[in-house]
Amino acid sequence: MKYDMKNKIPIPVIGIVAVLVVFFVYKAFLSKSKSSLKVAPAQLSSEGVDEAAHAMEAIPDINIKTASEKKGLQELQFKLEGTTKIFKLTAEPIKWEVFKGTMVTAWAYNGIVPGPLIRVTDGDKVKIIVKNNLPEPTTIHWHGVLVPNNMDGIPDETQKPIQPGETFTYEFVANPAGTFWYHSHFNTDKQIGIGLSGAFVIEPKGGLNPKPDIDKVLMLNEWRVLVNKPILLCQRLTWMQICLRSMVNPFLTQRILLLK
Ligand SMILES: [Cu+2]
Repeated sequence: MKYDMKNKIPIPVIGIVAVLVVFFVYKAFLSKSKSSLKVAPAQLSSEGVDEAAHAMEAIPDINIKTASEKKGLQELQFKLEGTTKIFKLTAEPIKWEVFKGTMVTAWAYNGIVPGPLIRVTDGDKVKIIVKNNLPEPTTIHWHGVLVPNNMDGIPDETQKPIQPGETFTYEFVANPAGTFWYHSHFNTDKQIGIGLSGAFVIEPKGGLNPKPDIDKVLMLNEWRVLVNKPILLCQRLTWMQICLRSMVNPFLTQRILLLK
């Protein structure tokens, strides 16, 4: 068949037009996603931080001491007051080594990330004294534990937020038995993302049967570390983004019991 160049558009021209269309559609998409990032709550950009990191504000990192501990989820000791187990948690900023050689600014319970592992037995009377040494208010929610409404940690709903410098005492009977977690319930996207969570294990009365040989609690979180700042900042993707990426709930407390 004769190919008539006069009536047809040359293939290279179609190719260039196609590339340009793809380019402009992509640019339009990019500017749309940038503007939607700017209007989302708690998404303050800090100057010099790359575009992809706009999901969270920069965490203030001046005058923050380096953590003396290296391991998160250490079991929290308690004092007995009558039959009540008294635990103490202090929320404060620290510099934390997320992995070897990489420091981030974290907000932590008792200076470790994840926070301490609280282990009690079903039916224990528990008091947890929470001191807020953060630069903003906080509360704690005992996720999965059946606590009275006023101990549930929902700011301005079940309690007043714990202001910087203030202390609040949570008091409840630990139940049901199971592996749970506790976490900040104030400005959660930020506060949980940069370290404010820990594990809460309620052992069944009489202990686990059969007894595990190894009992390990794992908590998963994702950190975004920006290397273009003098002191590294930590940020995380939103919960939804993590879920879309990993297809699992990243904050599920996983307890691994190995039996013979
Ligand atoms: Cu929760």
